[in-house]
Amino acid sequence: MKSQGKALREQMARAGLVRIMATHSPLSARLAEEAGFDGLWASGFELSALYGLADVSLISMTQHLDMVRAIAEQSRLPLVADLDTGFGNAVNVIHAVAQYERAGAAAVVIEDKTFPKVTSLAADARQELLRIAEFQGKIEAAVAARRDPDFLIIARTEALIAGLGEAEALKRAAAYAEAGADLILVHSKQNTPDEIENFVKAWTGTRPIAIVPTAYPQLTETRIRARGKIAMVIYGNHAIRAAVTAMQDIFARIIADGGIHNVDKDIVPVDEIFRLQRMDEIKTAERKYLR
Ligand code: SPV
Ligand code: MG
Repeated sequence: MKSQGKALREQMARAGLVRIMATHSPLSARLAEEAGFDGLWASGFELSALYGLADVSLISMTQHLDMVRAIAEQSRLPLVADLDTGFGNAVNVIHAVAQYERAGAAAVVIEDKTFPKVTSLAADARQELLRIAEFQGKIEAAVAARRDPDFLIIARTEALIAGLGEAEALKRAAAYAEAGADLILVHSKQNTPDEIENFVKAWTGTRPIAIVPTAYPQLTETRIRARGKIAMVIYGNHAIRAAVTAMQDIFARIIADGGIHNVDKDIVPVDEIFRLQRMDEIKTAERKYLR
């Protein structure tokens, strides 16, 4: 059977740009698959938020890995796992890559921040980066640790997030490509696409770029395609934000209305949840095997 890494590589080659949706659960993964996304982002931010925690390395590798495994069991889409800093040094990365590959991921993203990291989009947050050589060691270790040569190692630079500027981001991206990264993820928290578009224009490397346009949503897929060089767009936190939007709205209305009588028509019926749970398969199995 074709590996998930190969499927993702083929999709990138075919489509030019793959659209990866954030997930924090097997259910959200299934919804992303039904909506038509090309792949899933096992977001550290989303899983942290699901636990009511800040995205500052509080979630353990085991918690994240368990979720990745559960998602991979429920969706056929290639999964890009957010490994944050790789849970330690290059030795920890070797262990993590083996575990995530075995869990069914297609790719891992490792970022060049120090552990414990601080979430990227928070204003005035501490953002410390590793030395370039040290992070190159982590990428080389990740590349050496994969079993499937199609499993993707994505190096993420936080140079722009840390305010170090385009030249530093380009230098780091080139160094990580030299270390064997398959893609370079470059992140920005500016509220316009300028910083990212300038980086992309200046990038002369052969490795394609991945972006997470949360802070600059004006950058549509049409515009990304026109720019070229970007092979992956990750919608980083739109599953958890959509869930929060819906729950805040419905919960407030139930309190205000004094009951569930008004909201009932505005939420999916229980039958829709049965469908997502594949209750029909359970019924079929019961009819066939319970004697
Ligand atoms: C995540 O979704 O966990 C990410 C993207 O790493 S961001 O939160 O924007 O850093
Ligand atoms: Mg993350």
